[in-house]
Amino acid sequence: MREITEDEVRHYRQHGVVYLPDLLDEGWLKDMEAAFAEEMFADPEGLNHLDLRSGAQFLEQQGLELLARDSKAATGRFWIRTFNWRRFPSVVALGCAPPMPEAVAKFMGSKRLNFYGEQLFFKEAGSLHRTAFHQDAPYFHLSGEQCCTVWMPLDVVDSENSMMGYVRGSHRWEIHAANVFAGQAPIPGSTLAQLPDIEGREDEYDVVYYPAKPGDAIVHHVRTVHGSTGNASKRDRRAFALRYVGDDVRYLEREGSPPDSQKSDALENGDLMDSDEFPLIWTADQGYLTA
Ligand SMILES: O=C(O)CCC(=O)C(=O)O
Repeated sequence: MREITEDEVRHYRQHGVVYLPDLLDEGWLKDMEAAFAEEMFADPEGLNHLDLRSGAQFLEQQGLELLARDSKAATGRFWIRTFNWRRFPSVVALGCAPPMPEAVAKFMGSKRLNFYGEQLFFKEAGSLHRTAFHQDAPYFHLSGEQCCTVWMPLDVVDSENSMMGYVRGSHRWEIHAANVFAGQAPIPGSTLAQLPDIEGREDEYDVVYYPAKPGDAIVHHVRTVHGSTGNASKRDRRAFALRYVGDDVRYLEREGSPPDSQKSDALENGDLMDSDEFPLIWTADQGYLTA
């Protein structure tokens, strides 16, 4: 992994997102390919596996408006796997061992870092669904500023196969309601305000899309509004996301948010995140704490 530059750190802090071309080396890519294949296809019926193509069809039957107008036309799957890392040493190695945590601490200006888990996105060729613009904050049961995601593609990604877009500066916005991902509708029970119709009025927002290739990474802040286009191409689009929290983050059970699939019984509101579920993996004083 190459060094992170001061300019890149400044960019992240100013815009709430930074694109890092050619960050990762061949070794990392090989390990990430293996980890992706191992976790994504381990047990498709299992826990923490969301099939958004079927989910979208269900939502459409309930009368919900989706961003892809005809859900049945989707020929590809859109699978999302979340928080299985403890079962997969290959994922632990990517997320918790050097070099990623220290690089992330640099962006957040943090002296300690907990791992907040992984998420894998598999938008197969012909999976037409957009990932609706959203902030991560309302899905996460925590408070604080020092929380970010490192999003890494495993395929070349462009405007045809689900390129990621970000609203620059939106890390300074209030937290809005979590949505259903395939559409803008807030999840049932949400008490927060719905995000504006960004997909419909993109020119009114400072939206930046990043074409990307394997080896690149994009880091975004927990409140930065982001989403991706559908994949109408003949090329699959796979991506691996790692999430981290730093010094100022505390556990906060967020009412009206999706239930916390990784809820830690060890944590009360206001606690540091340190727990089996969200382990402290690095500090500036002690270095790496994982084996
Ligand atoms: O890959 C995608 O389409 C969505 C990614 C995302 O929302 C995230 O990593 O937080």
